[in-house]
Amino acid sequence: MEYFQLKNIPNMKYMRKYSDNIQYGTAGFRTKANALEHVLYRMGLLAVLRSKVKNAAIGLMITASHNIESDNGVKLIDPAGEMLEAAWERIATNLVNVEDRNLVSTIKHIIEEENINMSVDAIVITGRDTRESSPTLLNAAVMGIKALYGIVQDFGIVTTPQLHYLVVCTNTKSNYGDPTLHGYYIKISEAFKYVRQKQINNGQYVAELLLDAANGVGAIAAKEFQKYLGTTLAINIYNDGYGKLNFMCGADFVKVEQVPPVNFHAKRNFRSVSIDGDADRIVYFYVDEYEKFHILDGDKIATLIAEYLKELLKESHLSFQLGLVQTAYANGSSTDYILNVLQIPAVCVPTGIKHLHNKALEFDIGIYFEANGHGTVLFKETVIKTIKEAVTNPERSTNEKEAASKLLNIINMINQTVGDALSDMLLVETILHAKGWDIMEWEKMYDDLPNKQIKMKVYDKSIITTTNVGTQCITPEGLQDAIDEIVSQYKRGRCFVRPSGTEDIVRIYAECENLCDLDKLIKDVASVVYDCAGGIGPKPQVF
Ligand code: 16G
Ligand code: MG
Repeated sequence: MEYFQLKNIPNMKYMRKYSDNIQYGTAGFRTKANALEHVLYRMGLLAVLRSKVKNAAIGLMITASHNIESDNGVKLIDPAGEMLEAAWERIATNLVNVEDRNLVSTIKHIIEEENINMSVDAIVITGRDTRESSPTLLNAAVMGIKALYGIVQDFGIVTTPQLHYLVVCTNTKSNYGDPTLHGYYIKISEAFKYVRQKQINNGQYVAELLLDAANGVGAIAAKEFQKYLGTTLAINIYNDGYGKLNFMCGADFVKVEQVPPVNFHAKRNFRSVSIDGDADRIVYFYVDEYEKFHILDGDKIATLIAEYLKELLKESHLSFQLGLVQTAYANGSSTDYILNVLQIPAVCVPTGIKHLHNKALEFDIGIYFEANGHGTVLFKETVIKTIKEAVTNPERSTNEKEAASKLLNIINMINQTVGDALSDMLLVETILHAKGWDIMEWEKMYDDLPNKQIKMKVYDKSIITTTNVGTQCITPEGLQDAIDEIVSQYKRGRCFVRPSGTEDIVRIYAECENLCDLDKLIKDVASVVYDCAGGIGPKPQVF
């Protein structure tokens, strides 16, 4: 192995400034933006190595999603649009934390261990969100990529799901779609318009919605979509970039706080949508005539999609194995509905998209959604092929062919590469339109159990370790028994505690049958967590 290619790696500008270690977590590296320059430089280096190993284009996205503006982050996207392979998460963590003097030797070590052929060309597809810190971080990544002679294809400001789409299209040589932003918009919007046809409104469904874009990149993409959609759907955009990113707005805020975003003129009983800072999460909501707030989260979206797909499969007389993947944050009522009413298998996996995505791949048609609004649907290639054949099969009835053709367009409308807030929104709109439903009608599918989520600061979140898809604490000793004891006193009670993978906090989730019990349940659990796990600040009293 000749190492002349490594001579440009040492770079004074991107020396490691902080001694704290940082970890490649569920969402890549994410922390204060000013601590990230050397991380981006090294991730640029790593992206090149990854591209060479896979002999395919790799994505590098700069975003901290729903975090505050002063944070930022980076994640690598593998060739088929999936999250970086777990073994490479460990390589990434190690590479980012080594001393500067060991950087070149660590790169050499990776090359040897992974048997990387350095003569293979590397392509890294880059994108960033709207944060002020993102251009500087992009420069750092580009310097890293170039230091190892990688080719950079930069798409500028894009949503995270757009970057996933671009990576997949580049690697599949247009089989999935055109590897351009125009290709992305046209593929999704044409499918939407095809299914909607001329009748824009239907029954209770009105083709207009209010969108809270979290002051992020989703506002740009939504405006672009509006141009492609023309009059088929009116998207009234709020928090479109003039306010502070994710500040009291966006899908995460709306879901966790269960209130409408700021700077938002909620019309009574009107379909409203909130997406997050990088547009890969979506929740629906509305405020009723009594000023009561109603949320329709990832669970409600998943069940709506599952029911509709089941109907279309029935109409087209096609039979595939459908499955729905959730995490422990899914409302208990949604799981009951999926299992008992829809009679579709529901599987629970640990938090983090890679777990959901991988599980969903096991089904012919795998729907996955986190309650927080991140999700999509995956169709096996063989399924798509069968549906395509059904559309043109002369032996099939007109009804069957129409249903199959709708299915095919639904597939094109869905960004299968990752959860995509805007593509999901158009899918939900399509289903509500088909059913002639307003948002209240949709909400009636099932009643959510009252639920609440809180965050707690502790001295060291790593003292909480969990098992059973993050729902049972192994340590600290005694904590789980204490939680079980409290939860057993509540009808349909469920509560779990886990350390966040994206923030320096622990999360506590609770649900139970009666709303009036909920605060006491979560407060009592929070109190034992505080005592057992070393809570910081005043003990939680009321919420
Ligand atoms: C990241 C994950 C999301 C998960 C969330 C949990 C991806 C792309 N995103 O946003 O799936 O729900 O982290 O955050 O994997 P937490 O560990 O702080 O609860
Ligand atoms: Mg996000």
